[in-house]
Amino acid sequence: MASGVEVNGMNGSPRKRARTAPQAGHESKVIVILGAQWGDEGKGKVVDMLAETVDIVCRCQGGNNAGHTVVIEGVEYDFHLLPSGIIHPKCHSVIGNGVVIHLPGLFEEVEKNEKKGLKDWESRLIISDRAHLVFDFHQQVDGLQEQENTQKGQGLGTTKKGIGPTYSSKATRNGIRIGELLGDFSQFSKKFQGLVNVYQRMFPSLTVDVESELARYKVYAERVRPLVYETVSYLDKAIKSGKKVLVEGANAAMLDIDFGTYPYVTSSNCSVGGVCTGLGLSPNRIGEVIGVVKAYTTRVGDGPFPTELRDKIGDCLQERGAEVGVTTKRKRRCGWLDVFLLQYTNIVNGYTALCLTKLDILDTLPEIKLGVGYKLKGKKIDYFPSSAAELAEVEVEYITLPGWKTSTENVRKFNDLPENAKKYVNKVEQLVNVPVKWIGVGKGRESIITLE
Ligand code: 2SA
Ligand code: GDP
Ligand code: MG
Repeated sequence: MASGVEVNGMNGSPRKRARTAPQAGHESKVIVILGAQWGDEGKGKVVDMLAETVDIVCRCQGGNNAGHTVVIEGVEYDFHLLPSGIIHPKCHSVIGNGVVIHLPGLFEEVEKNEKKGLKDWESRLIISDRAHLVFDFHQQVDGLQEQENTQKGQGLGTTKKGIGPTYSSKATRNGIRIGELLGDFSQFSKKFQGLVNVYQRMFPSLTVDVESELARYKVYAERVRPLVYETVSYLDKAIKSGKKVLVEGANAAMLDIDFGTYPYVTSSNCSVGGVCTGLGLSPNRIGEVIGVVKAYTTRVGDGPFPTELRDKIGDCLQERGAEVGVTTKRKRRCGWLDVFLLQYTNIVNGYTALCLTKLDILDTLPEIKLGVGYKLKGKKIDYFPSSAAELAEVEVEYITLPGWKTSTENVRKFNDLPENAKKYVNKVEQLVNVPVKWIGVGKGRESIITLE
């Protein structure tokens, strides 16, 4: 029922302004899952766990550079463009406007997962008509740019999935959206040719068979058409009707184009802002923001990494943690947990809870260090450096905790963890000042401790 508020009218006399009734209050807040370090924290596993409790899982940014692993009854699924919720038969999956989509890669991913048992995905996958397309030439350009940069000693170590070139086409406003592929095909063809011309001017060695690409995309257009929606209103209606929504962040805060270790970052906003812009969700719809934190730190690709261990301990973490890129199969660099970095990403993301993964990988270590502060030129700093050059110079201050040298793999209750493992978790919680709600102790869906 409408109520009234007194406001001053044009002539200064009070008048009534109609006010709509307050909302029914059955809207659930959106749950957001974000990588708190340099990616590969185990977001896929956390999404899979929480997907059980929601109706819709959304990707909001990135593309098939991401690699999210879910292990169910010994079967390992790796998702790149598909939201990790897709294996839940009751869950719908949304690929939002902020994602960049390589259609050949998407359909390959679907086919690979169908062989592993994925069913009925067509009725549950929804793709935004505003999402930009990654073409094969974007991927070629990614490779050519990397080659040029590496020759100058400035390689970034991208996944060569065309992510940077596609977001740059989007920013220069000559990118092509899925909606355009589904519209007038002659207009699409003109834009495609124009975009190829732009890149061929920049990279004369780039060869593109435009005719055959267009023929291929005519087929992709019909394959993807039934999946494409205007997802802003789709999500709005879903939330208003009481559906629960979860957002699966890809990559991670330290790879965020604004807040990460620029230029050694990806080309999207992988922190909480990317959730709003990549799906058309207003900030007041966001509830829990879960930061996924690996119990140590890894990074794949180039760029500064203050707590990196280039020794036997680093090798041990890499081997025990099977730290290999899900998309590129590159070895991940490993180091101690950097709490100073987590404090910084918490400023940006505002975590309401943490999920600490891969605690089991630390099981064999006699002692474990935590990076708790940075010094520059001998002076402690109270901010996270914005320049990669400065970050490469920092000296990390550590605290050392005793290890537990006991397997945690089969532990399912916090109180059953070895005392030193509890102390490690409590220390992280206390220093980041965010409650740890889950602890990962193995790859499988079941290998998780939930804290009350
Ligand atoms: P890009 O391809 O332009 O996004 O690369 C830019 C930087 O971002 C890093 N990046 C990643 N870091 C961690 N994990 C990612 N996904 C894959 C995985 C990575 C893989 O799950 O393992 O397989 O190598 C990912 N994607 C991008 C990248 O290494 C560059 O430093
Ligand atoms: P994401 O990109 O954040 O989803 O993470 P990735 O899938 O790229 O990498 C995480 C890896 O760690 C995968 O192989 C997971 O199966 C694995 N993993 C996740 N959580 C745990 C855990 O608690 N313990 C162990 N041992 N492995 C885990
Ligand atoms: Mg990954």
